[in-house]
Amino acid sequence: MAQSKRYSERASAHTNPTAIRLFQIMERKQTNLSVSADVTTKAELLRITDAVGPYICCLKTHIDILSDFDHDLIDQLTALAKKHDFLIFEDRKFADIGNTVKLQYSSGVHKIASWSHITNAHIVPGEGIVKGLAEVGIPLQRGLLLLAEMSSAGSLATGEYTLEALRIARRNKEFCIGFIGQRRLEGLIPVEEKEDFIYMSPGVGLTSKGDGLGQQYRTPREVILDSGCDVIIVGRGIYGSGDTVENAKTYQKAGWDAYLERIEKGRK
Ligand code: 5BU
Repeated sequence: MAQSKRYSERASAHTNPTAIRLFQIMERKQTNLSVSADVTTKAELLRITDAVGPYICCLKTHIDILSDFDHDLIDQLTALAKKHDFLIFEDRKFADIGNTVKLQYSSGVHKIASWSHITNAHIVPGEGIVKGLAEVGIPLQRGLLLLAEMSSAGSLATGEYTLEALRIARRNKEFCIGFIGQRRLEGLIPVEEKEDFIYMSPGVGLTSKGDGLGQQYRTPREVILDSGCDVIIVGRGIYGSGDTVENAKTYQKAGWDAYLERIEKGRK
């Protein structure tokens, strides 16, 4: 099972270039932390990104919440990704038919496919959404995560819906590198030993349990060790209060310790 393997081992066995890069960065920097910098100005996003850059494997963005978006921001984020060695994941949550998402991914104001190594999609429309995004993403060597589950209270992504995400990903492995979810799904449907999906999990906090708007938090240990996910996504737990850099270091350590414990457990 992928869960008991080291990220480096998984990098060597993978075929998607983005998945390989992500695993290599994780091992090189000893981090499974992705920071979600949900701020609305370019200056703030760049400040947080430069501060947390050394401690993350991936920066998660919501590019459409920026009031002063421009392509210079993309140039600067790309430069920071090079400087600090991390990937960029635009949390776009595509949700339309294949032909429309293809245009939303490649064109418009943000031109997401041109700079974002990873993006994600709901499976509500059915498999066509993956086919549409893949037409744009595969030639650029991008990776897609499917939303198998959500962290928010009352989420409808459960049961058969969640399993269908796994089935769709298995049929589109060249582009689907994994899931946004709350736990590993491979135990629920038999998959081949060589299949390896990355699980990124939002709703992570060490002190808070929720935000009053439906968000629900679990600790890095619960996410990585108990639920078998690979990457913790942390937003307000890092930039919301206190010292951003110290918070990032704390989450990096908590996530990495849980991963080492998981590998150790897998050996026994
Ligand atoms: P927070 O500040 O750590 O609560 O931010 C969580 C981020 O993850 C935020 O950008 C959400 O849009 C994102 N998210 C989530 O919280 N839960 C989900 O199930 C998915 C995304 Br999918």
